[in-house]
Amino acid sequence: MTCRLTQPSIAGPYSVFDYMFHIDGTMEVRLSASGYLQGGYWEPLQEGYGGRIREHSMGNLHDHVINYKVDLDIAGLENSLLETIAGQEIVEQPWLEDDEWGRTVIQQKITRRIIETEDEALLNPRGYAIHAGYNPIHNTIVGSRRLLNNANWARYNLAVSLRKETEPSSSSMWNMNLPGKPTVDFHKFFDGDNITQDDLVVWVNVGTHHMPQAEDSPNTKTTVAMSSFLLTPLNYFDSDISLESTNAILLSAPSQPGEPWGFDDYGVKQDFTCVPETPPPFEYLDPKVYDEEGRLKESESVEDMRKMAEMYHRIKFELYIKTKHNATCVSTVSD
Ligand SMILES: [Cu+2]
Repeated sequence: MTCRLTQPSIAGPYSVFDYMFHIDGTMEVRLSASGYLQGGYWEPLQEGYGGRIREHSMGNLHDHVINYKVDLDIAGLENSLLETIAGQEIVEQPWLEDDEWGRTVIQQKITRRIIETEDEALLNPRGYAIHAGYNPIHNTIVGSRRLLNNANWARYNLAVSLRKETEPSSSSMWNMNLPGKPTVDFHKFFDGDNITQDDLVVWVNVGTHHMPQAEDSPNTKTTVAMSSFLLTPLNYFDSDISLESTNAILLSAPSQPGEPWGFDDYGVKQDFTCVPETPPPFEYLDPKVYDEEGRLKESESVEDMRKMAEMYHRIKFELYIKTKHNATCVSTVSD
């Protein structure tokens, strides 16, 4: 049983955001890219830069990288980062007496390390673990002039910094205009602060290395263009917390084989179904659009909204053709 919140984005870059709250205390964040594929013209020189999806059309190779700021406070503000690596070691077992295989074996070993400083008092801390889910991602391209410092946050799967009021987000809407000296330079967050037993922030990237295929047309498939991470309790509870849910049922084995099992349902009635009432039919209302100040904007045509959403990667070219009746014809061409 899981509580799942799904938030689709309806304008601009296309994505579905899922937040799942599992009954064991795990929180799962999942991103699924979707939406109308912005295609290009295929010819043989394009081989290696995308996927051919029709005779004359292709989808360009690109990355989606979306950065989450995870401001977790685990049992208080004083948190540390524990690196946990599963590796292997070679050991000699003196009791092994096998002429062919010898006495050495290779076995698994876990290495744990508090990042920055050692702290003996934290050998078995209560915490939350960050798990990679589907398709952990970071940006493929490093060194592009358009991405000098304005998308530094996209270079990593995960980063951890000291929480500061002056560092509310890893980027800003103005970052794309100043690649070399952006409004928010993510690398400046990392200036040597100690991150043991303090208020920490985790920056996690999800996204997709998107090599479009025929089935991405007309809409990118959310099933595979998907990425996620999980925040899950690590010795935070004394046992699986889901056992404490009020609808748990404790069964006891019958004294005679074949007899019914005894049960304790803690007084929670079982003679009902959770199937909800039939919801009303879908309505397709005008999307609400807000400006930079959070004010509701007046309704715009779909073409105007699309122009705004795609403006930053279009070469804007508008033709104004005066006709006999002085009407105006407008067309826009993307790059
Ligand atoms: Cu894509």
